[in-house]
Amino acid sequence: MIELHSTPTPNGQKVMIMLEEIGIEWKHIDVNIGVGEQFQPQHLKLNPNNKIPAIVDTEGPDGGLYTMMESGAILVYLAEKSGRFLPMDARKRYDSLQWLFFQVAHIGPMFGQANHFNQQVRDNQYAKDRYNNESARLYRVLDNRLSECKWLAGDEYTIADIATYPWCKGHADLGIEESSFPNFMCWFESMEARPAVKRNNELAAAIRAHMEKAAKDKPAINIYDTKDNAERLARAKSTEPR
Ligand SMILES: N[C@@H](CCC(=O)N[C@@H](CS)C(=O)NCC(=O)O)C(=O)O
Repeated sequence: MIELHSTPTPNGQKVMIMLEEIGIEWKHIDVNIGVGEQFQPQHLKLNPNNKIPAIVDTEGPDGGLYTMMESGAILVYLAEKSGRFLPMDARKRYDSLQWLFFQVAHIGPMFGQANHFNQQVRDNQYAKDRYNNESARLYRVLDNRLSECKWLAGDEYTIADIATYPWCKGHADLGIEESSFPNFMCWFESMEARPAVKRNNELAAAIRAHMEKAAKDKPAINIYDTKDNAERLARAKSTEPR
């Protein structure tokens, strides 16, 4: 059984889609990053970087409990555990890993910064231009790649597609015109047609609603205040029982 300690953000949803795809028994443990639950000592034991997602596998590689952070690594782990969505053929496997790393290294950080500056910091035009332009360039890379093959790694659906899709749900917010990215759109529609992706999207909305309700009386934190976050982390570490 897999426990997913998370919030249904794009990085959280990558793991949810994979769990739904492989059909393993799993449960969502809510970690509300909007109210600072990522700094709780029990969560820091799973993810010392105070982020979601993290997993606990009650039957890890040696049969015992195994915990993991970093959504890309978690996808590789679940692919190897289930024998699905990471081809065994060497070329196809490395193609999958290239596009998985492309998501983790470029799509996630750049789209994340674009969203941040578009939504939170209205007066920084330089940062907005930088991250919006870079995001549009990355959508062009995706569209070019998907003009050559149905899925990101080639002819097979893999963890590279699973990792990339949740980040692309907001393409309209980043000004991506559907008619200018036809290959990307065709892939996006193929993703949305998958039953596991549909289940994820419904589940993500339900979990979000229930987490908002549970946090109604808790003070929100500003997760973008990096100085406050450094202090929260230091405080959590110093009050942890030895
Ligand atoms: N590289 C990490 C990124 C994780 C990440 O940035 N998680 C965000 C939500 S999507 C988070 O937990 N933010 C809370 C915080 O910064 O305190 C991964 O892929 O797992």
